[in-house]
Amino acid sequence: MEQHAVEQHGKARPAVPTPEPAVLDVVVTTMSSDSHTWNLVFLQLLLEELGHRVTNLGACVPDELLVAECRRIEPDLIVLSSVNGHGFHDGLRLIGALRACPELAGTATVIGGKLGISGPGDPARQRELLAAGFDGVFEEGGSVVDFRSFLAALPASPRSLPTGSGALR
Ligand code: B12
Repeated sequence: MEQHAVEQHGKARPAVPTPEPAVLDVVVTTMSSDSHTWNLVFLQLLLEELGHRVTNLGACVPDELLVAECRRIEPDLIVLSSVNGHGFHDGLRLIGALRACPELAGTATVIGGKLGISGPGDPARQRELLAAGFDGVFEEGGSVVDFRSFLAALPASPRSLPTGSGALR
């Protein structure tokens, strides 16, 4: 069969393959006090649309179950969502329990939603959550855009993130 050599014309460069974004195993969950579910459905769909694998633990997850499931799954990322106004206090309690497990001490962990009852974007609340060990805090008002940037910046093996870095937010 006759072969045709491909000649390059003009200045266009051959396409350079770009690295595939990391596919993450993500646990999405809310906390024991919170019975809202559409926030979790939204986050699951968002993450899956971006190509990640999601385990959604659902609403009103007791602390012990949440920690046990994260130890079993060993996800790359844990996403805590709360909208009932108790998220700040629930989050502080939970991040302590997660960071106390050697397997989860370095796992990227973020929290978001409506975390208090005083409206979004309380900087003191965000600082306290970051200092307690969260890697990102995403309250309402552009939170999803910021969360997508956070995801894009996660390395292939985000388990190596330093605990409580907070630097990504
Ligand atoms: C539906 C609803 C309920 C339903 C929930 C049913 C269900 N299966 O989910 C029922 C009736 C059970 C309910 C109960 C209560 N609710 Co309610 N509920 C709502 C309501 C009307 C809509 C929530 C919803 O589904 N939104 C759709 C989803 C997709 O949006 P979302 O939850 O806001 O999540 C978005 C963002 O927050 C963000 N987000 C959320 N989490 C995360 C995490 C990350 C990492 C990121 C990046 C982003 C992110 O992304 C989502 C998309 O933008 C809201 C009011 C409102 N308009 O928001 C009140 C609301 C959340 N409820 C409220 C309250 C107070 C309660 C109750 C305490 C009422 C009571 N006295 O009993 C209880 C709490 C029960 C409990 N144990 O948690 C308050 C919370 C107040 C606050 N945080 O300041 C709200 C805001 C109403 C209000 N304005 O007062 N509720």
